[in-house]
Amino acid sequence: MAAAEEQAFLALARPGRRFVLTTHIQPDADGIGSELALAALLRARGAAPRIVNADPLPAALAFLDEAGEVETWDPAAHGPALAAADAIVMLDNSDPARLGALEPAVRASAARTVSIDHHPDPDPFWSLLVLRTGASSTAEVVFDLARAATVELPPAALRALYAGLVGDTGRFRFGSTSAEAFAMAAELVRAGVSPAAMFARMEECVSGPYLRLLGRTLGSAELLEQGRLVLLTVPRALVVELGAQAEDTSEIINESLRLGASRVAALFREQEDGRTKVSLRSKGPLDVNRVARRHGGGGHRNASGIVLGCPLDEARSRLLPELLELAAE
Ligand SMILES: [Mn+2]
Repeated sequence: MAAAEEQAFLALARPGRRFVLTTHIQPDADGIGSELALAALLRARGAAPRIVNADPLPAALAFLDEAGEVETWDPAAHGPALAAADAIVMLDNSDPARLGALEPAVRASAARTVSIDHHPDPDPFWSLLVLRTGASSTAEVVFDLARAATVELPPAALRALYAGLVGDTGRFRFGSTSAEAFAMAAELVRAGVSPAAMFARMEECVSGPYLRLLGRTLGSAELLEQGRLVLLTVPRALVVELGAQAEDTSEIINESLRLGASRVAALFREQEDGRTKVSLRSKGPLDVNRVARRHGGGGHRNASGIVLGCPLDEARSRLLPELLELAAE
């Protein structure tokens, strides 16, 4: 990161300054963890931060918000706060469209707009961009800001940073897992964060219905092309039977990729409205996003999604030829 942007941000963080921090829609551990840690940094400098997100805090991440400071956007309650803010900071993204319901209020505000991020191709909207595309996570960027400011963060903020780092590196397995990421983890552990306790909070937290849904879904997996293509289906009737309506199925498909032979995986989940949500995953150079885009979806090369306006069986037969072709590449 250019030190100039880092210093420009810290120059804004003065006593009494009102900050609104936010992250992208469907917030993850990196977005939430970075917000909580940055709020602690700002408070340590005497500024007045507030965290307002378009989407509610996911239940699995609620333990990070010990003080209950993450708020969900309510125009009546937060409209005036955004209008009166000295600075609005988007963490872990720079795409204004991903501000969700906050976007109009952010655009209308006279506040200084800042994005603190690690994704490539930043949006030009922000008046200050603290961007480090080489960073494993936004948490790493915020961690470095705290160091530059020589601010000692409280234990809850250190745990929040650790959660962001672990989340975005896929528990230290993705290509983004750099020496700097491990150095940051080491420093957090030295400062008192317990990896075992964090693992228990972040991973050993699924419900009975989720565990049974995982088993039943993997148990009925179709392995095609000698396992190169894995098809998973989650019919509505199964979800209802197990009482698993609110369960997030995104990790079930990742689990299926542990099959050594697998190259492509697809999970078809029948929604309450009769449409079918399709999650796609691939390994290496195989590009599932190409398939997703052709059907009105999107995402990344190795992880994409689509919502198809047809029943599960029809969705499966509609995508099957393209998935077989991709898996055979
Ligand atoms: Mn991130």
